[in-house]
Amino acid sequence: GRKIRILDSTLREGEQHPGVNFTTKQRIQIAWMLDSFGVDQIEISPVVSPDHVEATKTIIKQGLRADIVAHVRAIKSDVDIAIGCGATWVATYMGISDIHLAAKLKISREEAKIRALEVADYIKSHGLKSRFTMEDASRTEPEFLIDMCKEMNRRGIERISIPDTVGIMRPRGMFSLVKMVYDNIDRSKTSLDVHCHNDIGLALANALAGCEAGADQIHTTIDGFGERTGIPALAETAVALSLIYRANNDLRLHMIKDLSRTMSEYVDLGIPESKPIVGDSAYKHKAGTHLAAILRNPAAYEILEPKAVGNRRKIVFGELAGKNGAAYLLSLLGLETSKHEAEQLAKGLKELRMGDILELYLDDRLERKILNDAPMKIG
Ligand code: HCA
Ligand code: CU
Repeated sequence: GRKIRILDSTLREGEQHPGVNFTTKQRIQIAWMLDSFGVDQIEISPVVSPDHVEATKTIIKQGLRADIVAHVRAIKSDVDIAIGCGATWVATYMGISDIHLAAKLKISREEAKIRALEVADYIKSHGLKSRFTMEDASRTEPEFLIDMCKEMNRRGIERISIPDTVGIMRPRGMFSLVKMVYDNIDRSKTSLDVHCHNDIGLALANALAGCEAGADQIHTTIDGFGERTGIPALAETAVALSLIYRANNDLRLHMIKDLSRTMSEYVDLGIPESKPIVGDSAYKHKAGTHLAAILRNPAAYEILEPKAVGNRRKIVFGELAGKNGAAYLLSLLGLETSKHEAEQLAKGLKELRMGDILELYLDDRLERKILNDAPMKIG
């Protein structure tokens, strides 16, 4: 399929999540990892603190393959900070919905437009590539949004970001919003980003819908961390793009779990065990019918080999194990099993009422053993 790019904002949006604060060294390490994973752009905000200026400068100097995008407010002095860091890509944002204009800048739409365009021209006059973010686009008066996008497009701004800043959209709405912008600009000059918040759990679905409508870049963070409940997780986005859209075959998917692990080492938040792709339970199988099928062919309940994303397959034994699970458990102990014995054990596991009693990795070696071995015949 068509290439859909990834901008990772772990170093900007990610740091806006409560509890996420990196050291400069950690920021540099994350940038290297994201780059070798294969994201197209890495976003960082230099204006936050002197440390961030330092990190931005250093990361830009690494000469990574990904573009380093300095994210700042649509204010000339902020742009100057980005330029001072050596940025060649600058993203500026401005809240352009009426509620944002009133609550933050306290200016009219007309004034906002003048300011935004001045800043856009300022960036262009420095010969830089840029993105303009129509913050709160999903709640902006459509005519004003289109007007702003057309003006930016006319100025040759390389990218426009259409964020669902408050996470209020559904996929169909996001599709229409992006399509409306897409149909109103000269696409040879400007491409579109989607940045969707996860307030009701629709972030990735909305972002993908935006791409179906013409956007070609999704914003992510490692494990989805961001303001409030965050934005799409890099892991889920990367897998969706490779597996469903077949759009990004150059990503090093096997690094995904490592990125997530690194993040959990740097911040004290842990990886939720039920997290798709990277969570401890993402490849853990429990119910008897599932175990029976998994032991024959894991694809019965897995869309992707856990190895492919650096995760591992596990099975859980307990009340739900059933006779197939029980037979497997007995075979691990080296016991020849009859159907009757397996059933007895399955019954026993239920009567114990202990919930899950044992968890095992089911990796390559065990897999092979199982495929040629006894438990299969039972049941
Ligand atoms: C913010 C705004 C932003 C910007 C998104 C973008 C949003 O948190 O300051 O630049 O594409 O959600 O609107 O993250
Ligand atoms: Cu955001």
